[in-house]
Formats: sequence, structure tokens, C-alpha cells
Amino acid sequence: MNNKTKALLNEQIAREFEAGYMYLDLAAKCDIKGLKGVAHWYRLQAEEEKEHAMIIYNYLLDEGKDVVLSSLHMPVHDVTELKDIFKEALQHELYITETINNIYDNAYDDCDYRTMHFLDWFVNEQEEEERNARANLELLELAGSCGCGMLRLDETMGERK
Ligand code: OFO
Repeated sequence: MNNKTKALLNEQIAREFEAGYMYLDLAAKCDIKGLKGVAHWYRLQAEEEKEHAMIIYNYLLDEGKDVVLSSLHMPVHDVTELKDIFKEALQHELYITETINNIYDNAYDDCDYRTMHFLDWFVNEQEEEERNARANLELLELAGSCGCGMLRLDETMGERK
């Protein structure tokens, strides 16, 4: 693994924690609106992001590389409407996909097959992350503006295990 890949993986640890931080923020925004199910969905997502960060953290250590933790930035903007919250989540996942692809490019250029193999999991995961974020937007579209629809959406998202 070259130094650039090592630095990018270290930065990605922060990106994943930031994603978790963002989802916690979105959870709070939904909770305060009474959307407890959506808040639950985002809380679980925040946990998942922490796991993603730890997968990279452990990979670096397993490879005998230094883990260098950096400051976290709050990635979320000032959103209050549920549609904007869902869009924000999708935009963020698209951004995370770009960052993963960028590390992959670097590993590819360096013929770092082990890191490419390691990153394959993240490439697949990002496909799922984007799909989930789009599915939430579709659910919102289906719910429409009536209270019953929103209640159903909240129940559905609250069932996430
Ligand atoms: Fe770590 O997948 Fe979302 O951001």
C-alpha cells in the first residue's frame, strides 16, 4: 500500500464517522417532528457508518499501517423538510461513493490488489446505500401529503432491524 492510499484510507475513516454524525443529526431532526420510525432508521444507519469506519481502521492496522484520526466536519446543511432530509442523505451517499472510487483508483494505479479486494466490499455497499436512500425518497412520494401516508411511511421505516 503506498502512502497516498494510506492517507486516503485514513481520511475515509473520518468520512464514515462524519456520515454517522450526519445520520444522527437527521435522526434528531426527524424525532423532533414526531417521526420516530424515520429517526430509528437513521439511528441504525449511524451505527452502520461507525462499523464502516472501523472496518477501514482495522484494515489499516492489519496491514501494519498507522491509523491517523482527523477532525470531523459536520456534513449536513440546514434542512427541515422530510423531502430535503431524504435528498441530503442521498447526496451524501453519492459523495461517499465518489470517495471510495477515488481510493480504488489510487489502489488500481499502484497495482495494490489487496486494497482493491478490500474495497470491493465498499463498492457493493455503496450500491446498497444509494438504493436505500432512493427507496426512502420513493416511499415519501408514495406517502403523498396526507397524514395516513406519512404514518405508514414512519411505521415502515421504524421496522428496520
Ligand atoms: Fe458508509 O455508507 Fe453510507 O455513507
